[in-house]
Amino acid sequence: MDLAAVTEHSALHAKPAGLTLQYGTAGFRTKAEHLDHVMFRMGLLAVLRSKQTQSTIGVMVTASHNPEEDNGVKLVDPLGEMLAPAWEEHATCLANAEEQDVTRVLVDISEKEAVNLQQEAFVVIGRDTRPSSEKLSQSVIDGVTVLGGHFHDYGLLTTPQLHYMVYCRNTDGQYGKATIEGYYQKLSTAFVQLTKQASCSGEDYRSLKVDCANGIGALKLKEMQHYLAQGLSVQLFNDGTKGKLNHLCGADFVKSHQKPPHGMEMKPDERCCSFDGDADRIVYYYLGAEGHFHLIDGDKIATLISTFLKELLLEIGENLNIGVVQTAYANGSSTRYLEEVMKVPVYCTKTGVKHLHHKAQEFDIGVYFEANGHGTALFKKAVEMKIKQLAKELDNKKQKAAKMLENIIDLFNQAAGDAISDMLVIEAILVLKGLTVQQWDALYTDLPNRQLKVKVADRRVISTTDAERRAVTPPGLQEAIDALVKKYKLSRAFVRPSGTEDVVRVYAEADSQANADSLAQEVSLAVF
Ligand code: 16G
Ligand code: ZN
Repeated sequence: MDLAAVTEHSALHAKPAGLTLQYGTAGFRTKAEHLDHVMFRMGLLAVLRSKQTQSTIGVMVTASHNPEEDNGVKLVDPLGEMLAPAWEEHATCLANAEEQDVTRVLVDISEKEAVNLQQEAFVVIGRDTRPSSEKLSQSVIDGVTVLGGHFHDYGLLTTPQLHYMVYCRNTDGQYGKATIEGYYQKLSTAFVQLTKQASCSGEDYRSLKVDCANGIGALKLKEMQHYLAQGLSVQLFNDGTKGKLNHLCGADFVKSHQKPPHGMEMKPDERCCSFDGDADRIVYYYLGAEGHFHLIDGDKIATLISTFLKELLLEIGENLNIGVVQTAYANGSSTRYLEEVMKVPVYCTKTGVKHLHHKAQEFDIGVYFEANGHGTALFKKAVEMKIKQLAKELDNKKQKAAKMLENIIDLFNQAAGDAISDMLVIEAILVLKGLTVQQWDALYTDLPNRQLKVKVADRRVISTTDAERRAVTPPGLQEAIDALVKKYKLSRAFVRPSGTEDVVRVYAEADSQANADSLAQEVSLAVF
């Protein structure tokens, strides 16, 4: 390591005095103007991680659904996964080191992690459409090159596309080609193959309105459109040509306000969906004939997908284990439907994709979704091979199911939840099952629910257990919540400190909206 060069370049990306940041659930996130030093240092860290794993590492510059003025960065591990926890700590240490300590912290990390400094390093970089992202990604590159790392800058990409690139590069192209064309080709081929097998193909199945949150999803969907040819016609709204990123639109807005995004023309019964600012989350919705807004969130997406996969497995006659992974935010009705009607085992983990992803890897087929629309399905390598084999061998009806499964495996982005890929999976399943958006919505009825955020002096006084469903501290809080929950029917409530904002989040559900609202209100008073 040329430590003198690191010191010299680091001074060009000086840390604002007194600023401390933490590598949180989705990396670093804050106002863009405070991030230059973090970007440079994450470039350095990516080189060390690449040397240690002898693999390509990804760096994504984005702040997802946060306001346009914010930005953020996260590292992507070799199999397209989130950064390993020990390295999250190194990231926090390095980002917060004072100028004179940067090289010492770098050396410490290399020693602790037994990094072979002679090893080559390769880093791939992607960024979203924020005005600040281009310059910030240059600072990442500066960090990579000063440590002698090689890099490829993909420029504008959705977050899940960068995860895909990393995964492809570290599996010798077996997962797919590590180019943007490779991504479009893999997904569109699988989609076209899959939908070809549908018996009905009414016009209404094939058009979809997409709110792109004025973000990267719009650019990438436009690029992808001609690959999909006649397979699906998407009409883009909030495509970034007029509005501001994530402002009054996008998946996060729609999910948390439970209303349509601005800038979208909706007619009753039309199928619509929203991406978030970096296109790793998706929710669906429609207006009922009576003009009411109906939200179809990540829970209902997981239900559609796992039901379809289970039906295919039954048809093929393979006894593979399938599991669904949710978080405490999953609507109680979805959990009940999956367990009692579909007889699919459901597991709950802490909030944050890495927890769900990790759990889902335990199953032959693991489907995971957060209620907010972040999720995908994972297939064990051996299962993929077996299905490919069966698709060649089985006779007629079974073979058709095996082929469908083979195609749908290719359609999922198994590196990360992906709005584009999930959208194509959902569209394919709807057409194959001949379901309208209303029929899908009618699988079960969501329990009315309410989320609130509460500002407290120190959110760290709240700690939780049982996948964030129960509070351990402060003493007496859980007992108070239990007593409040007892007052309502079909009720449930929990509190948890946010991993991305300085607030405590409160979730409540009950038999009516008024009751869910008042339970949430009462629980937030108990938090003080
Ligand atoms: C991050 C997570 C998201 C989670 C959210 C919770 C990733 C890529 N993103 O955005 O999955 O739902 O944090 O935020 O893991 P909170 O802790 O503020 O409620
Ligand atoms: Zn996102």
